[in-house]
Amino acid sequence: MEGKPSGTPMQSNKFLAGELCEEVLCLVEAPPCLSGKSGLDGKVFVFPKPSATDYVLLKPAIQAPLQRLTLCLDFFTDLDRSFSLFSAASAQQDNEILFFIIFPNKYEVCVGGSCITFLVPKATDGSSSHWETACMAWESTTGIVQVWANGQPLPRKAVARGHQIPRDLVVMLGQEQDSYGGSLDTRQSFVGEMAEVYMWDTVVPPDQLRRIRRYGVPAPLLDWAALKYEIKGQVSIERTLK
Ligand SMILES: [Ca+2]
Repeated sequence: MEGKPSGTPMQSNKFLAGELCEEVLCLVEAPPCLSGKSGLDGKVFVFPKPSATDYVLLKPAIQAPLQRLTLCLDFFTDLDRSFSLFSAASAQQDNEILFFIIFPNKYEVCVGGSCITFLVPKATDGSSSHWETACMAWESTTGIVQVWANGQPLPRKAVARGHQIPRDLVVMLGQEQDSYGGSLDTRQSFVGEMAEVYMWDTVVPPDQLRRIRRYGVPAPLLDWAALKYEIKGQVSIERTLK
């Protein structure tokens, strides 16, 4: 994730204005597939294969530099290697926000380029792959990071105290950026299904975190029920089998 040679940074204006228009599935300005609040209800993104080209771009509506955030998503995979869930790069820092799984049972959270890991107790039932719900929250004043694995909080740690996350984020599901919008690595790609992606510009209280999703409480930055996204490469939208 870190330390890899960076590729040529993508020109931000070209990236936002030009290149996106070539493979547009859903854009803010062209909403027929995004109308209403039910766009992705009951559906999932399927990332069908390892690649350095398949991902979903997200467009969080960030109004000001972030000093706190909460991010939640569900995923379903049988990968037996490490992989990225959520990668947000800024022009200054490729690991501006990173939510990453270190095989077999650690979460890694990066903010502003600083990273910490959280050990997840292994499931005791030995069951096969199942959907997992992952949440992380960060607050700048203390740097405190929360990670929630399937609704259970892990011991809190701190990172990037005093940092502000800039607005100019390139946000990807399913890949790990090592430059601004690029330098993706097949070996860190996500393969499987992902859904219920939400992001708030606050630290969501625990009681709300457990029940806020799927009950229509708006998530101002990313809201699965009204997600602004763009598919790059081979990612499918399918009905959930959950
Ligand atoms: Ca990176």
